[in-house]
Amino acid sequence: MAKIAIKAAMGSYGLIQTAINFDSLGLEKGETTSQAVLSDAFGGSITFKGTGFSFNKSGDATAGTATTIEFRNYDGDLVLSVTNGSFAMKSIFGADVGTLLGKLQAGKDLIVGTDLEDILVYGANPGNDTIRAMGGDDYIIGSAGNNIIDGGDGIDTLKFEEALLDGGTMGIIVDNVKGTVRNAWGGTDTITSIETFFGTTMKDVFKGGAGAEEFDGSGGADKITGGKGADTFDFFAYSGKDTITDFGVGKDIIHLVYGQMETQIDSFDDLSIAYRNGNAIITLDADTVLTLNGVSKSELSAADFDFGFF
Ligand SMILES: [Ca+2]
Ligand SMILES: [Ca+2]
Repeated sequence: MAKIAIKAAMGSYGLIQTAINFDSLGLEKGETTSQAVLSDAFGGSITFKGTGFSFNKSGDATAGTATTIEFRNYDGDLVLSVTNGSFAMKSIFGADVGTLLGKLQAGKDLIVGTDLEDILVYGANPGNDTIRAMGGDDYIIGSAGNNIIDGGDGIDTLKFEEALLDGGTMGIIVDNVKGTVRNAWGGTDTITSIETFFGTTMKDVFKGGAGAEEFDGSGGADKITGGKGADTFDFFAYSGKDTITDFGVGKDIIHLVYGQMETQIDSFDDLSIAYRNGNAIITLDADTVLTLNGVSKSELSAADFDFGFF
């Protein structure tokens, strides 16, 4: 199990491709059979440690296994470390950032954030991982496998909006009472301390727990149950036809994002609300409809909405 640890020098919401210029990486002189360094034109570097390293005249790895990989930024500060791994040098040394991160995360890994705001896990990332985001308001990108995910302190977000681009095939089913997510690849994640959920572009089902949570179904006909606590439901131009089963008038909030709407709807008076069969139906356009089950006429007011460009 490789341990992949983000370091504080990565900074708030930092990305490895910002810390290191991958386009200018080249093999530094002085490589040995157990250590080699790729350095960029701005002082950033990646150090590979392991066994059996060899290189050709072009500076490409021809043999060896890396067990430790250290990423340093232009100040020489460690921003990401990978330890306890076993990676063929031929497949990772000099690879582009997407390929490298994919290979490093492909197994069963322990992925640890900092007490700053982190972005954890990139791309499909298969393997049954353990992810600990620690403090800060973190973004944890959903991934394949049966993962154990702990958001830690702060308001943490588990995101699946891009899952279908990374090989996911289905909407997610969140049960924050049980602490489980059937993820977009069919795996089951066990979750702790996640406060915000972003779904896929397909139909997702959300069941909130005791706390105050935020739900963004993204596209698809999503079904959202906030549960206890004062919850926030995001709705925007590409949300599709969603249903909130238990909207609590005067307790929960609908965050209506008008940034991408063709017709700007930025106040309660702009809303088209119909009432049918005991439900309130808010129509933004023919494809974008939010149904609030069990909410009857004249219950809703401006206080139940929060309008924002984002
Ligand atoms: Ca963190
Ligand atoms: Ca969805």
